[in-house]
Amino acid sequence: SISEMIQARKELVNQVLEVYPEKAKKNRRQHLAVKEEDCSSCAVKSNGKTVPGIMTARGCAYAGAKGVVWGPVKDIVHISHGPVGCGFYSWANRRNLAEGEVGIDNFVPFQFTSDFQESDIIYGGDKKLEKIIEEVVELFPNAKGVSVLSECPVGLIGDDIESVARRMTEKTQRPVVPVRCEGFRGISQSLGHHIANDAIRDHIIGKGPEREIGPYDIGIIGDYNIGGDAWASKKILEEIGLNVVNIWTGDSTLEMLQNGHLVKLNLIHCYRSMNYMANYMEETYGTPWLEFNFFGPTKIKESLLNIAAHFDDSIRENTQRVIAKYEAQMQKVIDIYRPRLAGKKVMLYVGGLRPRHVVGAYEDLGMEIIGTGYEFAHKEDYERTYPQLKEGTLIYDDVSALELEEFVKDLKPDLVGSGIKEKYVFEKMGLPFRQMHSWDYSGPYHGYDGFPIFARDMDMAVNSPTWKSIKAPWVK
Ligand code: ICS
Repeated sequence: SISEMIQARKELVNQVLEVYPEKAKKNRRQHLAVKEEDCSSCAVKSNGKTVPGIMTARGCAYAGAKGVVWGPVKDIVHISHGPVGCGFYSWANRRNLAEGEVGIDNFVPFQFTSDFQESDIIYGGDKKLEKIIEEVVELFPNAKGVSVLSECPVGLIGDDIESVARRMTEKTQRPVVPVRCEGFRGISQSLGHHIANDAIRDHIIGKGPEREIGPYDIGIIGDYNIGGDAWASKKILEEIGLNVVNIWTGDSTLEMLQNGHLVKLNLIHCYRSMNYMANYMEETYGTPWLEFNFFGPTKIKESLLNIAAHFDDSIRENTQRVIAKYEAQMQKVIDIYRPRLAGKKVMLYVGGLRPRHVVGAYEDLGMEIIGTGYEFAHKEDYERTYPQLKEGTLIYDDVSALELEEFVKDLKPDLVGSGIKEKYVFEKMGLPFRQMHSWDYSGPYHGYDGFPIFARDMDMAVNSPTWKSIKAPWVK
């Protein structure tokens, strides 16, 4: 029965926690829960400091600011300011795709670093930064701006990148934006999102030449075009007659950031990373915003109807027509894959949005989420998550490598969806796995273009004959 299952899963949590010392046990217990009908008891603690010594999957503020929010702005040059490693190891692995001529109006494939040496740490790096910005605009005169993304040492040695940025904004006649995203700030990449949002607020939005707002102009907020996601989302919205004039930030331009408020409606996909600016645009410019979910046909349909309700009859009629058109196509996809995937159990562990946003897409395929959790979500994210989950679902916040491994061993899902750090652990156990950050080099997964790819990829993982022919070498 369900109550027995809930009990068993609660016991599993207790059992796994046994390895920790008392203090760590007490801390971690608050981050682990089992979904019950009335969720007053299943709320987990979130957005807290990771227990020292635990293997966490979290990233840092620099990751959230450079990798997530600023990196996909293609016509700005982003300088990873500090030692070479942060820039190098975050180079090109998030798969935020961008169109354009590389080196002319698209700098996304590049990696710019100030490559701090000992002398920069001792004497400060401001002069070097100034010289680099001069070099950047000389080499790439079309760059519309420059962002300076601080790595840890910049904050530690007390460099004044703000004054460099002010001087260089004047001198180069384009925005040079200081982003104080030293990795040590905060407890995860989540603060990096916030810092990056604040930099857009303070240095970019409302500061360019304004454009007219058309009656159907909208912006997409929090779609980073991973594997082409934003293009797939844009396509549907344009099919129902809306005009996507901004994407924040995937395949984005400086102009899109400057004029992000000049739309009829902002649609926000990743609430976690950009709720700050969505709120700011509403408070400051009166631009309304609406959350949506473009993973899987059920959620797409729900979202499209909500979006259309903000517009006139012509948009509403288009929406009905578009939904009907794609429903037939999506049904074909479901007819192929659902029989192969129905009843399969899935455990997820991703960043700040997908652990709830992809639930519907799995359910469209008849798959069941038995465990899910976030690396860095806040209370509001978990509150949006509980209603999506079935009773008995295990919920884990900032789950440690050990905890996740033990939960998977016990619950025996048919598929684990998480990141590169988890992938080989579970594949070596003989478990089907999909990377749910990078889409495992596939995608898009958003929109009607994405769902058939998502379905095929999950089938490929779960039903690969490989799993039957391998055995982990340590299993006798
Ligand atoms: Fe948002 Mo990886 Fe997004 Fe989310 Fe965010 Fe990150 Fe990625 Fe993951 C992200 S912005 S990089 S949807 S594109 S920081 S997959 S919260 S952890 S679930």
